[in-house]
Amino acid sequence: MILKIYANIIRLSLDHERNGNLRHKAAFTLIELLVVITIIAILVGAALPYVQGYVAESRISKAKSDLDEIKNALAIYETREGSYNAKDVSLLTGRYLNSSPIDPWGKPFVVATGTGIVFSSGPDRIDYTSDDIVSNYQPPLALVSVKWVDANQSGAVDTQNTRDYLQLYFSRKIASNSVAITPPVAAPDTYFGWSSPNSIATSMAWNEISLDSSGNLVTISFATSAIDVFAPGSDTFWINSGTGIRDLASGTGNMCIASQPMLIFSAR
Ligand SMILES: [Ca+2]
Ligand SMILES: [Ca+2]
Repeated sequence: MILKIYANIIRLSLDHERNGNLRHKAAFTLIELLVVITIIAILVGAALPYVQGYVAESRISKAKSDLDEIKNALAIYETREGSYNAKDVSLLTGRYLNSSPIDPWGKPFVVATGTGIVFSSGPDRIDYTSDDIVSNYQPPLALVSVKWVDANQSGAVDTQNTRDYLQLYFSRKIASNSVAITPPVAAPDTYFGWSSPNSIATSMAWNEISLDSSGNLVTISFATSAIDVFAPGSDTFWINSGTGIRDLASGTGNMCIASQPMLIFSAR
């Protein structure tokens, strides 16, 4: 009997100890859970900017890959059917594109037909701002030739009576309100350069610079004081890299690619 009572006491004691362990374990698990939740919260907080950055970048990548597809479709369209005339991609849908894609920010892609570019207005959803994502479907804007016109037929580069002038031919259209072709030009040597020892800023009548109606030809007359300012056939002319000649007036317009120094030839 005594032995039985003693055995029961031991069993109760063991049960009590086990219950205590369970309670202890339960409490410990709750603390672990709180720690884990805190760590997760910290990690999520730290990762959020990266996730947002990743989302922004993947949207830009998507816009670029859509633009690649549209650009190719536009090039094929122009090869088969002539100039593309719509301001959106609607004419391409069906035959050249499976569907009319919308950019990742919910706006239609824009085709700037006069300048051979197609673009997404980008995250700000506004056309012609610096975040636009642009693709050329026509060759890039480049200076093709530079010619001296001996307008007064003197056989020399001068400005007697009728002034001589330079003709700059571009690979395609430039917007008439492009920075470098809007007179008066404050610092022409920012935009243009040449190999003549004479200053290009003072040799030319920059406030008379003009773009003809085709959009491809820029004319610059010599300043009245300019006499024998360069030697046709040996001096060169170029567009400075990254400055004002572009075929759209604002935003990420298609800038003229920096040209090789180009020999100035006589037009006659
Ligand atoms: Ca924009
Ligand atoms: Ca002349």
